[in-house]
Amino acid sequence: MQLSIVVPVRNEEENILPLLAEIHAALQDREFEVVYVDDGSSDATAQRLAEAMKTYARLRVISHRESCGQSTALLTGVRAARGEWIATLDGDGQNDPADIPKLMAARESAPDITLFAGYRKARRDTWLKRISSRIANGVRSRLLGDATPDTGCGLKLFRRATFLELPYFDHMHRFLPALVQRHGGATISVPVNHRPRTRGVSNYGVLDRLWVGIVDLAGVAWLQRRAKRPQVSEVRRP
Ligand SMILES: Nc1nc2c(ncn2[C@@H]2O[C@H](COP(=O)(O)OP(=O)(O)O)[C@@H](O)[C@H]2O)c(=O)[nH]1
Ligand SMILES: [Mg+2]
Repeated sequence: MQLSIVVPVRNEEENILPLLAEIHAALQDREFEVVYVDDGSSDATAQRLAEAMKTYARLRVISHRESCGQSTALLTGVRAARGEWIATLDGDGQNDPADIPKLMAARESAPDITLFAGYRKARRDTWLKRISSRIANGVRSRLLGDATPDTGCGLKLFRRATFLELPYFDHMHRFLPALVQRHGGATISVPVNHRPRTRGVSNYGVLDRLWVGIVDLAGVAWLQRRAKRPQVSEVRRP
């Protein structure tokens, strides 16, 4: 299979069915599967997903008994996925599934790229979230030199095999371009649509993200310093 759409969700009961309908409308009869990872939701997310499985034959649902966070849910989904390429989306409907074909088209014209990162040029969030995100993205891109204006965008397209070789840690999903580059892969940003959240509530606050962000940034900078990229060749049998 060429493409798996991986959607990590926690407590997104109202967004499951509308987003699935949009994903299917956007991809129509391309070959794909959708893998939802229910990260220990305590609302009716699991029931909505069970209902949806009756309608959507391409939908697979994996669940964590307890919530482990978005990065871990993403890893669970990528491990379970069967596609060579993974497209990820936030489960709250803020990313537009119609951008997935756009990322696929970018991939067709840039075959050497390993990761395409969505770039929310016009973010539809509260001013506090927009400003804190702009500062965090500025500090991160300067410190890590990853040439990526927006790493927090849930919409990305990347090679499954590469992702599985990256160092895993909680919150790593916000550092994917730097981690892919460290691994030797090339990444680019693609402007994508962003929409206001119309259903459900945000799982993240500004301060909690700030503190883990500082620790993670130091961790990723350390990983970069410790990177080695050998040029490997196999010796021919004489
Ligand atoms: N698996 C998992 N997903 C989460 C968690 N927190 C947020 N998400 C998902 O991450 C996406 C973005 O989260 P959201 O709360 O909308 O953050 P915001 O858009 O930055 O306000 C949504 O799809 C959420 O369902 C979590 O603890 N576990
Ligand atoms: Mg959101």
